[in-house]
Amino acid sequence: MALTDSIPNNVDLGSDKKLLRALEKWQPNFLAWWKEMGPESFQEDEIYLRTAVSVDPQGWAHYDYVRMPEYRWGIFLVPQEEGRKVGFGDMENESAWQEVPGELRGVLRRLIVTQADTEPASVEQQRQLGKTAPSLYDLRSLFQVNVEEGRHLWAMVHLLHKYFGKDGRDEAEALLERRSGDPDKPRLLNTFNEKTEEWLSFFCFTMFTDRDGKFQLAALSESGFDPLARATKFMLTEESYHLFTGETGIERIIQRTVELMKKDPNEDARDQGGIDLPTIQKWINFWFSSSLDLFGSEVSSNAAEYFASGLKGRYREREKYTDHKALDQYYEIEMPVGTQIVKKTVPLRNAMNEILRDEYIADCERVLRRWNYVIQKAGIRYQLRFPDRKFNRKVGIYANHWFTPEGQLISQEEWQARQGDWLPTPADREYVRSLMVPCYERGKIANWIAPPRQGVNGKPFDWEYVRFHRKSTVFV
Ligand code: BYC
Ligand code: FE
Ligand code: FE
Repeated sequence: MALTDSIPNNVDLGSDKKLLRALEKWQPNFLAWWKEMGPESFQEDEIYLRTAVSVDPQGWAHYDYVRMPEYRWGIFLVPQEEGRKVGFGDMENESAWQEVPGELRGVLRRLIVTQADTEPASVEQQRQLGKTAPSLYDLRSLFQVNVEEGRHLWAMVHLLHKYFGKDGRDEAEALLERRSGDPDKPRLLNTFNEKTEEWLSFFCFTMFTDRDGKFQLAALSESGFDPLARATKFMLTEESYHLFTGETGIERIIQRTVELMKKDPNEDARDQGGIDLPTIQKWINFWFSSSLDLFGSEVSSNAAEYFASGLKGRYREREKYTDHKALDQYYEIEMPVGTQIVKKTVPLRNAMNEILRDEYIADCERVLRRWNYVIQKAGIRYQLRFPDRKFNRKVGIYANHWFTPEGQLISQEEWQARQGDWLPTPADREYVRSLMVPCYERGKIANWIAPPRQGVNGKPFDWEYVRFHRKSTVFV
């Protein structure tokens, strides 16, 4: 099969022979990577998956049973907007770029590579999870997310191959060579080197880390480099299912926990094989704080440069703001100075990472309210919360300082003594791991999570979302 047939696309791949050759060379390496680092043990099974087949908002996806290595990873850009202009920064109102402006080549490549690197990283992080899926529905969700992260990699590799020549091709190879968590060749951003070896972490990851994806992609979809804007805009369409998986996954765990608490009020949820609320809180503390790191430093000349040069805008830059230059404006940031926190103002452009982080936190809080409503409705007096943004940071101005979840500056000694109250301990991890036994029976679900309210694509929960091939039914 010619590559133009095996790769659904709306970028006229067939007419660009050079690009086609580059992608044809890369494809077998991608597949080799997928087999080595993609979902372990389920490559022969038929999964009821959604495949992007166009950018038509009404009918962009097609659902059918597919073996993952045969998934049609496509390349789609949303349609070009006639006369589109650079939307912000020093070059505001110039025509948007259809080619890479020479002076921006290095920074633009770096942005695209950073975005691209997260996609295969997440697949690597999640590769063992199929073996302990709580239901067929969840098993399918995991693989849906995995193949779409694979497609996001294709989308970014297309840009590297098409616009960056030999450098781009080298970067595309390197994307298949780095490995999540490998000390010698780690993935670029730290959250993507963390372990997600049980499903509570998977749902936290899709809630918090994929949500960084939502905001970074949205900022890139404002880009003056038009192909990047169009590629990321379409990626956002798929992203909403990833976020849905995380939001509802945690919500279903909470639902089950409060059911268990009510069933036997004398017993802790843990004694009944559930995940108690304080444990969920610790996982939230970890993944929320780690994902905040992904926005970069609070004060960043890189971010100022991305904005000034029209490469990366604010969230909904064109819709939400009237002034797109962001000059002569300031932003207040809490800085740790010695043993104190002092408010300092910085030029707005240098605070672009923090401004995107603000949007992200507000979006997370919307979901938190829904989770807490589940607890409240059950008549239980407990509220989950997010730690302060200064808590447990490894990147930015709060790194190497120690804060409580309430945002109080403490000493390193106090942090050491108390971090086990706030973050998962080895014993907590061991407990959560011990609950992870697979449940592959149609219509059944593991004890620690409630079933979803609905199935996928109008199907019921007890639909056969995965048809096991004999060779890989060892887990059933
Ligand atoms: N870990 O000025 P600073 C997704 C580095 S998720 C390690 O603070 P900047 C997905 C930084 O590179 C979305 N290093 O940062 C989700 C710089 O290094 P150099 C991914 C970090 O550049 C789930 C130094 O620290 N997309 O799609 O303003 C599943 C100081 O730089 C980290 C993007 O990230 C970190 N967390 O901002 C699948 C969009 N943070 O220059 C997929 C593209 C910073 O000193 N990337 N550093 O060597 C960007 O826009 C920017 O690179 C960042 C960093 C926002 C990440
Ligand atoms: Fe993605
Ligand atoms: Fe995603």
